[in-house]
Amino acid sequence: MTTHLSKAWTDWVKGNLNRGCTLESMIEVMVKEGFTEEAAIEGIDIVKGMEDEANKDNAKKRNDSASAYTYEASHIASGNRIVLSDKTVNIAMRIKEPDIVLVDNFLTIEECDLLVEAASPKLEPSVVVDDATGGQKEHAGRVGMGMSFSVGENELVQRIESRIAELLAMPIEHGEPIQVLFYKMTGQYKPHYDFFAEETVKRQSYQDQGGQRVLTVIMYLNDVDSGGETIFPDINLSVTPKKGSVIYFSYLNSLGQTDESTLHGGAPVVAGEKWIATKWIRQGRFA
Ligand code: PD2
Ligand code: ZN
Repeated sequence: MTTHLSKAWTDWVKGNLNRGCTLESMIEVMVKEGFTEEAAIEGIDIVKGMEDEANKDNAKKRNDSASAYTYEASHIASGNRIVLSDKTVNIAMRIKEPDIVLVDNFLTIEECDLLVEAASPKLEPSVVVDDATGGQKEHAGRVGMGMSFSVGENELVQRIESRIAELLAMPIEHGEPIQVLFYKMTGQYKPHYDFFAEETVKRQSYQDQGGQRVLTVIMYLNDVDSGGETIFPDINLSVTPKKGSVIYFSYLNSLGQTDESTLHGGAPVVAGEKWIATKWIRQGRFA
């Protein structure tokens, strides 16, 4: 026969378990109060099972809430059109969670062409940040050619950096240098996060360079004949490159949490070529 303890006895067993009392001491008391030894053991076992499940559930909830990302306001103002000092840009799409905004007409056709022209002679095999050293390294997942302008390198770069800072209402100084990336057919960038691993970002070299990345701005410098979409596999989003448009996404909130749903990549270019310029914004001044 299964022993179901009354509420009072269930609470009593729970209390004793939580205080760390031994099973023997509980059985002794229960037997004195009229339970058979067998019934006492069975009753305690059932309550213990319930407590174990509840503890597991609580641990899972704690875990989930530790990893849950708290969404805050986007760095891009609301509205369908944003009037900046030197240009009016159009919002083509917004996602709230994760925070992703597609902005049309961010660069003029001429600005795109000038960036490609200036970057072309300086292209080298692409590199990514080396977590171990904070320096740069080649990476099998990023198959393309790239180059970096220095911050404020020329009037064109200054103009684009000011426009980005105004769009985001963030200081220009928090921006890493603009990088231009060129992919030939089959070129791609495998899915990754743009933020750094928590352990990595604690290193002095990262702290000296503004700490964690907050957001990414990818500027499309040409139309791609086929493929080359920026993909967000966890939310099944695919953004087709369009000359002059920008895809923005943010992944660091004021609590220091990073949003893992911003996993993203550059799909293989199927036909034609792909040119983009990327700006990553840090928490603080970048060097
Ligand atoms: O080329 C892209 O679409 C792409 C995809 C993912 C670029 C980046 N990441 C990046 O520059 O971080
Ligand atoms: Zn990226």
